[in-house]
Amino acid sequence: MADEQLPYLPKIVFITGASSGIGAACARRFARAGSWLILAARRIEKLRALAEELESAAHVVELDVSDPVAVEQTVRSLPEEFLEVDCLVNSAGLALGLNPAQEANLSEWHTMVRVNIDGLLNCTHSLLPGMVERGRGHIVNLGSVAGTYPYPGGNVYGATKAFAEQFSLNLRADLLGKPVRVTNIEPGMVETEFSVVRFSGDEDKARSVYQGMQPLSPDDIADAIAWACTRPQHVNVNRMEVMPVAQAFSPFAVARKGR
Ligand code: 8X3
Repeated sequence: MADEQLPYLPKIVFITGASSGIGAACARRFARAGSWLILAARRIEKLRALAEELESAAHVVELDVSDPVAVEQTVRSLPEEFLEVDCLVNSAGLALGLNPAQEANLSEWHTMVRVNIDGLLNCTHSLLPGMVERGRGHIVNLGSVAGTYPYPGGNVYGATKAFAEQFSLNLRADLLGKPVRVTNIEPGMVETEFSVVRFSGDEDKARSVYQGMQPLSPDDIADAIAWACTRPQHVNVNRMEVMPVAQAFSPFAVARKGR
């Protein structure tokens, strides 16, 4: 039962990367508002535990978004009552490593491309036609400030997020005249498993990223996503860049001779 009177509420929200972080926070946020959920991730046990605690109906599915066949099959075999997905939150994504490009691990680069780009494409390609056909839909992509602003070691991670930003804008161009919305959410530092994954499980190194500052929480971003998705149907939030107050920009770096 919905706890809020909102101008618009997606009925069925498909969330990838739903087992933790921003994806799980979105699941809780949309369930509270009364949407039904499809929760997808590789860690099915975590999804089951999450579904148990939700205030709304949820279908859980073990899914590697980088596998186009698995994504297509998942969408084709959704239970009848979950078929009419009208919101996709492409939250699955990761950063691996923070080494300069010349020292980076090539297989980590490929993994980021597979999950952050191929995953986004696979899910969008499987769900978008149905949204257009039914005349109702919203694609929410998880970009990052790293997609707009470069930083040392951000190399391929930032590039995948730049892809999310431009793909979102290009979807808007293609969807002109169709009642399907597209939003790219671009968070700065959010404390999730993000840094633990980036530093291959090194919890101390991950903790030090957020030491002495207040990062965003997954709920802060779920709140921004829910806000974008619950605007009246004629409103499209194209991009939303959100940072913690404690994070800002550096001056240009200059390499000087003799220093
Ligand atoms: C991650 C944003 O600022 O932690 O998407 O690199 S930041």
